[in-house]
Amino acid sequence: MRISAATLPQARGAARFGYDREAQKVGIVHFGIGAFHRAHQAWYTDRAMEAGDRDWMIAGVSLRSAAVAEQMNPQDGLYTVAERSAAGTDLRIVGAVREVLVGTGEAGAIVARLAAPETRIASFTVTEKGYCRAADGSLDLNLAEGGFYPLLADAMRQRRDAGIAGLTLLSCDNLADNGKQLARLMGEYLFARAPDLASWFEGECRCPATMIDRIVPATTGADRAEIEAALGLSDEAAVVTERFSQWVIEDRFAGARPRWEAAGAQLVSDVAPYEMAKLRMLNGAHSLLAYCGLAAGHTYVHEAVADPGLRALAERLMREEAAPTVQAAPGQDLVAYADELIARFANPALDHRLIQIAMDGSQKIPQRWLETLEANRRMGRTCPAIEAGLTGWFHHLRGANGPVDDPLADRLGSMARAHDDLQLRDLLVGPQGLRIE
Ligand code: CS2
Repeated sequence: MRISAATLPQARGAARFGYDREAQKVGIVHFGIGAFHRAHQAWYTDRAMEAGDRDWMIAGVSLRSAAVAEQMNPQDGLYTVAERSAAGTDLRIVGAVREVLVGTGEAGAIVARLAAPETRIASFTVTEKGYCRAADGSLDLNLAEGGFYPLLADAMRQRRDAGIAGLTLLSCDNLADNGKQLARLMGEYLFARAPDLASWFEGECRCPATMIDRIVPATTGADRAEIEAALGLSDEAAVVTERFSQWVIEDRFAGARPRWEAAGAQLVSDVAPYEMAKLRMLNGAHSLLAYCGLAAGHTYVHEAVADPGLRALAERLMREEAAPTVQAAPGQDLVAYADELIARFANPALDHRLIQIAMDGSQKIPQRWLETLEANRRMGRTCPAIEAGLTGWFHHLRGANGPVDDPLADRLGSMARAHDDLQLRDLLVGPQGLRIE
């Protein structure tokens, strides 16, 4: 039997919400309702409602694939979060998702949700490439037409014309200064396609920055079987994650927001030091372990970080290359942070595939490695660990680990095959990011 509102009372061995989900209105439309969102923002929202907050149900949007809708809608949006550590697994059933809409056939329903007065927040985990940026960082208008931009523009027009308040656009992706980037890209879209909305957007909407952190490997069939055995119900939308979770949010919303702090989120005035430390240290070390770990024959992060040579490289990247480029906030301890990251990477209960992290390198490497590299260059310092990572990436681009999953795979692959590592390093890595022909 499968989890749903009707079968929920039969679920065993899992913590769960106590609020009346049917009585709650949708307050958030979320683009990219994959495993990460389900283990992170939806989990915080569920616990904020558990703590007494109301009307923050989430309408999830999957822009292209109907797969998540097929996982979640037959379950009335219910799913399980399994938190795993060496000490064991804890399950929680999350009630915060109302429905999943699919962009390809349900654009009208998505715009209606976004335009509804009770919707206050549109949030995003669409991955780095979902923002449709060209190589120079500006908006690629052709790509943007297939993304979330036109849906938001339609909804903004309806809100403005009906005199409804503006939305908060909350980027929860691993981009540097994600709030500002989203504001700029949305502005570029409106300027080109709906210039009459540009000043309404600027005046009425807000795009706070966020730092989001939780390691969420892709769920496997074995994970689903284990969760079914514990729960007594099958769950096609279950997600597996670590116990650790962090969410730092710039407290600058257009209107109301959930009391996510009741679930442990930090609302601050400046996210930059947290975001920079996370991107450059955690994600930077992750990408290093991915490319160098795959080259050394490893499959999972915990295997790569148990390899003494790779661990030393990851330590070096975090402590000697990345940390010195981050201006820490008061109370932010980057030495302790690096210790904690190594321990999280070593979590033996989490099979986090290196190949999953190796995906979309062209979208990730600028904010993970190149900003660090440039900051060190300005201090007259070299970055041997990042250089080793770049060499690992070049091998990856030449197909060393199988077909390359990256929106720029073709262009990068032919560049990588036409040049040796040194030439490629000079050609590709510029002070402003990657230089892609
Ligand atoms: C990872 C991230 O896949 C990747 O590129 O580095 O998804 C990482 O697990 C998360 O950012 C952790 O918060």
